[in-house]
Amino acid sequence: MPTPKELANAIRALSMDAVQKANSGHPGAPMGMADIAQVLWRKWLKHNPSNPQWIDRDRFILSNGHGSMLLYSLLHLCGYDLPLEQIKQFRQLHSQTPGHPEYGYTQGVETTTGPLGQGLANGVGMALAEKILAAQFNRPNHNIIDHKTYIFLGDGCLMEGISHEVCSLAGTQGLGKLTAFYDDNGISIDGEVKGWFTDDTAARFGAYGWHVIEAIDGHDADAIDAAITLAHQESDKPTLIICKTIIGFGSPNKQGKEDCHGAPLGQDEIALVRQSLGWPHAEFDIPADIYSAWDAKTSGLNAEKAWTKKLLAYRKSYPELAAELKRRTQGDLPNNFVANADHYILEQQRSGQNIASRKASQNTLNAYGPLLPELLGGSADLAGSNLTIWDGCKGITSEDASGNYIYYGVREFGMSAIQNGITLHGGFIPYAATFLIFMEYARNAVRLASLMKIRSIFVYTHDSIGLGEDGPTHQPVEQLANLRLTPNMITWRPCDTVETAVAWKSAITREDGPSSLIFSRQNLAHQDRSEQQISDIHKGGYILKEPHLPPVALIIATGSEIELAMSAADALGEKGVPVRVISMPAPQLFDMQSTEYRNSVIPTDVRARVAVEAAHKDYWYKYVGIDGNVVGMDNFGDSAPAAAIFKERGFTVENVMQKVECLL
Ligand SMILES: Cc1ncc(C[n+]2csc(CCOP(=O)(O)OP(=O)(O)O)c2C)c(N)n1
Ligand SMILES: [Mg+2]
Repeated sequence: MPTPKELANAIRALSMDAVQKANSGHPGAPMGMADIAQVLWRKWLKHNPSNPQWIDRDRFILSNGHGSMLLYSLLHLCGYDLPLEQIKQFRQLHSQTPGHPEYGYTQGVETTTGPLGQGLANGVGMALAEKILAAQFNRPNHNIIDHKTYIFLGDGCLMEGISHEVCSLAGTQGLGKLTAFYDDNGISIDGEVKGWFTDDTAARFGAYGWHVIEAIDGHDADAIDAAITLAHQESDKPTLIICKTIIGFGSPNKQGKEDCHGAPLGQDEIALVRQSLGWPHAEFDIPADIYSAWDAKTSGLNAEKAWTKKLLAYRKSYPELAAELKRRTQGDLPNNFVANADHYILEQQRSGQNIASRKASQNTLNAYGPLLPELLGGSADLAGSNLTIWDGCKGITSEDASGNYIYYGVREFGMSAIQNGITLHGGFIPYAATFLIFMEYARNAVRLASLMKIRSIFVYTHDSIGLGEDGPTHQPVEQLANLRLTPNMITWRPCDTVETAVAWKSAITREDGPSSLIFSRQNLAHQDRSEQQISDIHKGGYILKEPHLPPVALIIATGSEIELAMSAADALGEKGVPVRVISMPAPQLFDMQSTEYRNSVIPTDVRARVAVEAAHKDYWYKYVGIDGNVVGMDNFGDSAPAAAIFKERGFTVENVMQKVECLL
């Protein structure tokens, strides 16, 4: 039987060889954390390499994602579908071993990491999801959801502000099944961290309410094992195991130095590593006895089998719950959801309320929420403004996690990345809210949701200068364009209760990416529609008002500016100028429609086109053309009542009319 050191050295060898072959990558972290990984993955991690989707597997997140070769080595050695050929293709085009771990590319990679700190946040989300799902589904003697979450992280993750946000919340929520391993190697890219990172990390995490295990020798398998045992004994608090490690362990000239963080060691040094570790095997050559000691396929199958037995017993005692658990973890919607949503949408058309879209959003949640126990809401301390709490909401607390609403506190970035972790965990459709302007605090998590193509729903209220007196610090201008330029994101800015209900339906039914729902603070006028028009809302853009004569001009608008567009079109109609109004609540969705449909809405030969939106102008030129006009924003807003700012910035019927007329 190979020794623990030899088993860890297999990770070191694969990592340094793959980085060398790619002539790019990060050998230091994998070589430094190999011993910790060896103990965790071979002894403790509950997983089945033949079924990476098993819902009750432990989750493992490499938050220091630059150490991707550590994860790829582990997956390969344990018997996941990641052949040596792929390890040799590290960082090459279309390989299963991208530079940083990417969700959806490699079996067993639970989330995309690389942007430091966010993996940690995703892990907190996964641990929270596990706790909530367990509270909702477990019954006495039936712990059908019962798994742990393990996170590897480095100095970088702890320096990032998001680590404060999410570890603080993890402490408050008492996530006792979360264990994080800190790769305390004293090195980051610029050198020894003592020049820029001198926190007392143990005290910091103690203050968060974590269980902290300090000064573990990260190269001593027994010490690591004992620390994990201790971590598991604490069930009310998350555990941080601070592991003293040497970056690039085994490299005689580079270990302990920043040189090995992010560059190949070089052939000469690699030869020396082989000598110093006593690893005589050739490049990419792993001896059979090492492979067999790592192989987790049989133990994995057995672990899942044992769970399946538990599931059968659970199903026998609680058939309905078992079916519901299956539905939810597969991400399927209840059969009646779409029909009910469509019914609600028609009802909204009939009832014709003039209310703020944030209020319409809350009404929609009250309609859809009872149908969707998987909805898991939250807001960054703005529930009363975002209107994210509906009648069936129950807060999640450390003591009782059976609810469906998370009070995230003022932590926009943490909230958004936690939400991504919840989505990735499965069993939930989460939504998380803040003011649109503070999307920027969360920006990279929004981007990662898009990159991962996952169903995270971001709710953003107070969508423009229309929020009024809070002024330019709170008035979004460029944020809408930012969201719309994000690949895979669908951004909705509905103009009334009907479009709001469609937006929610679309976000909930969408399976291949996130949605942003943008709502107003102020009241919005209800619009008349035919059934065909209601159905066309789902296409992201449609003709809301058609003049009696063929249109000579088009006005394209969204959200709160629809009312203005309609009034301007009416007034122009009275002057004998037939104008079509196009409502474009979700331009990205509109862009996905057939050319035929798009041309039917925006005919190529009607060149007099004006877009109206209280957001950055530039986005709209792709629809109105360089010869078109945009009534929009090209500067920050002002602190004043909404009506006064709208008027001053040209959001008036007269100005829109004039912008149309000057094109005719
Ligand atoms: C948000 C973010 N900022 C910067 C980087 C670039 N970066 C990658 S690794 C790293 C240093 C990380 O130091 P540490 O976590 O200690 O890793 P180690 O060198 O110990 O492997 C930096 C700055 C990044 N990946 N993400
Ligand atoms: Mg470090």
